[in-house]
Amino acid sequence: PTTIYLSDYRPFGFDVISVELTFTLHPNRTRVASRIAFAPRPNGDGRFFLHGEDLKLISARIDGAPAEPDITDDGLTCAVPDRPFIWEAEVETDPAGNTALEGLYMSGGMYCTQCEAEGFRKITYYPDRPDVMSVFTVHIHGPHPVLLSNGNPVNRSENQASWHDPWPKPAYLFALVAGELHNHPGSFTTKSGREVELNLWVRPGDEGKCEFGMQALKDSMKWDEDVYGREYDLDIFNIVAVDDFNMGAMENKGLNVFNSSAVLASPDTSTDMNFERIEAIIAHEYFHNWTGNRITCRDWFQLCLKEGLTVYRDSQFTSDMRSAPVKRISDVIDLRGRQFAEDQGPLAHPVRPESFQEINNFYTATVYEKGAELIRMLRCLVGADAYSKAVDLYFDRHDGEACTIEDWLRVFEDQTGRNLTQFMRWYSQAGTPTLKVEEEWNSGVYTLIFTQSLKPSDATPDPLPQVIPIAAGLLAPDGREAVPTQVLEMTEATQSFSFEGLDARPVPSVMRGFSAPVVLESDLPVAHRAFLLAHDTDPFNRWEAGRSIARDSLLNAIRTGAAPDPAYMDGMRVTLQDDTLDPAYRALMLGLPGQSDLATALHKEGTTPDPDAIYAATEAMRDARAAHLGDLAQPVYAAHQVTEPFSPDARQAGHRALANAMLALLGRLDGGAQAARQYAAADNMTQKLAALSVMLEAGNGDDALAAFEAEWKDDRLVMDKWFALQVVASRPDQTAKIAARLTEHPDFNWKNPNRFRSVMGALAGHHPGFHAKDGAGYHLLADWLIRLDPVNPQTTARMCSAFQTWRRYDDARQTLIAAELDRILATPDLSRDTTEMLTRIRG
Ligand code: HT7
Ligand code: ZN
Repeated sequence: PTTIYLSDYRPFGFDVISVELTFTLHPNRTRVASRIAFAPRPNGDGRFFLHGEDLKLISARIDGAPAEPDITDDGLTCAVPDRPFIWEAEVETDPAGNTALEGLYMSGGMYCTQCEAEGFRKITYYPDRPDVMSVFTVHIHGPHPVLLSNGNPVNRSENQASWHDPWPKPAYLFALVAGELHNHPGSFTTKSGREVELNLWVRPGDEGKCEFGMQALKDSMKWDEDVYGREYDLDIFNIVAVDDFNMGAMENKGLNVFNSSAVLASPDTSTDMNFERIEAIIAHEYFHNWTGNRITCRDWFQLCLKEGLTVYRDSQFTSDMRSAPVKRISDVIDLRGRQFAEDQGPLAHPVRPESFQEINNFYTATVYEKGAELIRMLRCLVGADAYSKAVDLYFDRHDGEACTIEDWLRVFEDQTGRNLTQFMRWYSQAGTPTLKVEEEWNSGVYTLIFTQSLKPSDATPDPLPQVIPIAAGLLAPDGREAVPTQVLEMTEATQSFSFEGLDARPVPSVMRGFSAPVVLESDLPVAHRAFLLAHDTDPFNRWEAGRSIARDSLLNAIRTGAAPDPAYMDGMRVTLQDDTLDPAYRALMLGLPGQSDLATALHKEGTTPDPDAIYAATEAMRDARAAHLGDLAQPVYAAHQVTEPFSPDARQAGHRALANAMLALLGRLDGGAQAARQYAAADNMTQKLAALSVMLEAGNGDDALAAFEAEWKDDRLVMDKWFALQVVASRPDQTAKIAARLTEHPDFNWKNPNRFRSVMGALAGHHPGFHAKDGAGYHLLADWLIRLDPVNPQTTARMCSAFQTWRRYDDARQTLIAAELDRILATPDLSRDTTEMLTRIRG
């Protein structure tokens, strides 16, 4: 496979003045006629190369005369005139045979497209690169009641529709949808008075699951106007729900396509977490209209330009719509679980990578989530006001352009006068920096001494110090805030910050709000953390204090078999009873570090993690906690029952989260009896699923599981939960067996990515089950990756990351995993996607 390098970037030699596409739909023989106006660029090299894959070329003409292109595996070249000309081609594609779900494909009888990153080349011959932007007109012929494309509708008659998108866009934002769909309509008036028609298109039967998504869209449109001053720019905005989709959703201009799991919701079928995720994804895709579509990426190395910024924007939106501390804590849990693990292993790469073989493999936690952290740090460094002005400048300066990270940072430099050369290292260096903190107290002067380090890696062999914004405050011994939060700007490898005029030695609270994506190492006394758990005014650090006490207690138990730390138990008791704290926040406080995160921590300190020992310690901690807090569980459970009609808002969701945390405690004491009562009485999926999960773990869930299946067998999204839950709630010695049994279920439609992930993703995420000593988990996943690869390389390759941490385990497990990796790699005709992932992982 060819490796593509950022340093090889060259602009395309032609401007694309306009694009006209005519689709004549047919399941196996769709015809696509293109009429494209090209003009040579003044300094272009004259080489006319159009991408194209899996296409049958029917005809090609230049200015009406037959052309004779040279066809290759990945496109065509052709001799063209040295002046503006019209390229016309007709190709044939096979949407029904397209199981990879990239390009034009079929899902449940409807036609749809997925073009990011490089899917448009499977639709027609075209310069399929994000820096080629043009205006598209699309005509669709087909006997379908709904025929959609980007932009505004210009013409509709029986079996035909035409669309015109006035905004120049790269081909990856092209979309087409056709089929028999039901509409859930809405409308929005923009701040300048434009009336926008909103439509949410769904498969017949899903009409009752649209209202929440429609409201989320309106909230997003309003928020982007209020907070970023960004207004919608077409007369219509369409969203379509599709069952077969490789990722969450896609921001095609004016025609967003969503995985149905990321848009359809109703109280009886969706959990509170589903609602929150759906709201965030709808916002994310909508926000791309400005950060991604109006201003796009010059090349795919700049992916974080649109994704990091848009993830950051959607996190701001969720913070405003719900609870800011809860959102921040959830994001950090996610970042540590996914991105830190990526950074620690063979898939580590900079937020802006410098090479790739298959771009689809770089839609990663590093590009998205760490990319968002960089924007957050930038805002922290320059301040909210300067951030706002710099972003306005970005929109003014670059609207309609395809940009780079350098362009993005330049607007901040121009706006603030800062030099961001050192900040750029966050984009170019791979890995998570470690930040060590020490303290000194000397005659009334308190000093914090920080040391940063970044482990050299293949991706970054000679790391240099980065700029780290350290939000820090100091607490007086009585718990008052002695020094309020200030941002210490660290630029050196080691740097000290002193505070004078203090009456007594303070307790430091550093990295408030998790102000930088680093691993904080602290030699500060353990008593500090209990103090912060009780007193910190920063909600993130208060949670962090509890979390780190829990983590250290678990790590001690794993290393030495020590009993759970009483300081943790006491802290949780106080937290649980503190009614001044948001219930959602208290529920988060009760969460324990994930078992995979514990393995990461052990590995970092040089210990080989034993998944069985980690599991045993976690279970012991849960039992001890249930025993210690058992007397509070029933009253707190009762106090947080919601009596008013169901609403998915943050307030009600918080009460349910805390009550369900209590239900889990009770499940360890009463064998799942309370959970059975909740299951029988619940009128919403959040309570049903939580109850079922507790019952399965307690061993009294079999009947409920069967009843659940009987009730929901026709609902695809609910059945995904049914499949996943059985794996998630399994005992480690049963996990692979249960997953294997589920793959034999008649509804295990493995070609559907959601269903595949519901079983295989759950298996890979079950730390002790996946890493069971006998290797059954590894073997089962490998079998299914081999089977899925020829059908859907993208989803296969993404799931390979389950193996990314393999080198941290013991020799026996490594031998088992290596054998599975080699077995997959030896599969004939393995896709480029999977080959790249496994080659990097295998090392
Ligand atoms: N920008 C979208 C990414 C995406 C995607 C990428 C590769 C293959 C399939 C895909 N589907 C969607 C989604 C987003 O980040 O908003
Ligand atoms: Zn995105």
